[in-house]
Amino acid sequence: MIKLYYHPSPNPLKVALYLEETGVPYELVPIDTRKGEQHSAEFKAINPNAKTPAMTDDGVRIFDSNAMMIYLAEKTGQYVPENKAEMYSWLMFIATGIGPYSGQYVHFKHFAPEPKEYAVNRYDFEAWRHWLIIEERLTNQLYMMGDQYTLVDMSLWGWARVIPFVLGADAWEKLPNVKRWLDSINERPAAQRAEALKTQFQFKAEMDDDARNILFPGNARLA
Ligand SMILES: N[C@@H](CCC(=O)N[C@@H](CS)C(=O)NCC(=O)O)C(=O)O
Repeated sequence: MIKLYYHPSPNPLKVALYLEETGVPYELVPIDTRKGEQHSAEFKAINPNAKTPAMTDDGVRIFDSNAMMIYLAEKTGQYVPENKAEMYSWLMFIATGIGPYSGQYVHFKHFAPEPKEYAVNRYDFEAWRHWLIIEERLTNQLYMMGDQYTLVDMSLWGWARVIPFVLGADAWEKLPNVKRWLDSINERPAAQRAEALKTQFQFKAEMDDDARNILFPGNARLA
């Protein structure tokens, strides 16, 4: 039985969507990252990187969301496109570009202490550059791999859901095809189930000093 170590944030959500789409049975294990549960010895034995998501499958551990997507795709054979070369390329583009640049842009824009102009400028530029590549990709096709909805779309969905928070409330004006694509995924019952998973638990919502110290431990060196 698969156990998904989960927090309602972009990277866990992509894996939850895949599990919901495929109907693979799984158990959810909440990890409240604003309370520091990702740093417990028990969780780090599953993900030494101390971040969500992570997974065990009958005792085998898998961590890092796109590795988990590939593992599940090999296990189930579902939502796998024929063109593997394109699939791997876009999955890695999401893992190394969309995720990190979107995440760091959120960090510098919303959470970093001053001075931050240089960092905000760099991540604003790079986050937009990555999302505009997706916009171009989706201009003449329904999904990332063409006419077929695949695990690449599910992987991208995790971050696409929060584009207004990442890029700004008016982001959709420059990303109409990403919006059209996102709306079509949000209509899927599996996406709605994945979004609703958070209602099963009470995760800490406040970004108070304790949460900031846990999530940004490097800040202690500035004090
Ligand atoms: N490369 C990792 C990144 C995971 C990651 O950054 N997870 C965030 C949630 S989206 C997290 O757990 N943050 C808590 C922390 O940084 O302590 C993946 O794709 O799984």
